[in-house]
Amino acid sequence: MAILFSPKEFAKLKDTLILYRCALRNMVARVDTLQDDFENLQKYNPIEHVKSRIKTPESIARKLHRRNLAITDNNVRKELTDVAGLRCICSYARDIPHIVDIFRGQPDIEILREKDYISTRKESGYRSYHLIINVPIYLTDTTKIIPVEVQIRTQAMDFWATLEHKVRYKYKNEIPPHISYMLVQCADEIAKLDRRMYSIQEYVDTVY
Ligand code: 0O2
Repeated sequence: MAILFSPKEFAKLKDTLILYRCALRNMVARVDTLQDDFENLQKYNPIEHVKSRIKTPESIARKLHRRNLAITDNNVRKELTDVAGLRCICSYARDIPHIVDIFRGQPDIEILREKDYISTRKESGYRSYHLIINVPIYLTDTTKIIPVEVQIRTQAMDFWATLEHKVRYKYKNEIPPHISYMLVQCADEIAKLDRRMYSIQEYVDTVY
């Protein structure tokens, strides 16, 4: 069954999504600036690449429905914090707290929520650091505060999360236990690999 916004709510949602797009653009610009600074002034850029997306109306409607909430524009604004999403892919797990601290130090944004799935991975094996950041959007006559979800993870963690997401989709969230088991094993191997790659980098840095 298709879960959809009514035409009236959809019209309101279209305006709301403009605000989320502005907030996302603002966060992307901040990360671009950081990359420039890291590359040119600090001589080490821990950010490998950045992905950003606005959730589609279909996906927003499905999420509200899953939570037993009415599919209204008001609920999108009140209940969802991941309509705008940014993913920063880093070289090493050790870079992640540094990037979080940089955001923490920016006075015009506020970290609303933080989830550390790196120190303690999720049962699924998922590892990533999540922030919900409130971003001010300066419109012609008013300022709006819009949340953006920022996920920060290594390339290896991203590789795992992308595959697991596809598997989860294929099995409609009911991943068979033997596949879940293999995914958790892979997640733990990936965490070890992340640490070993970092120790090589550290060794090379001390030698040269
Ligand atoms: P999608 O389609 O990727 O956007 P929230 O619903 O965000 O308010 P939740 O679920 O407690 O509350 O937030 P959490 O744990 O921070 O997860 C948010 C997002 O992280 C998810 O969004 C996924 O993108 C990702 N994520 C969390 N757990 C897993 C996991 O086990 N595997 C993978 N591959 N990704 C995960 P959505 O909305 O669930 O999905």
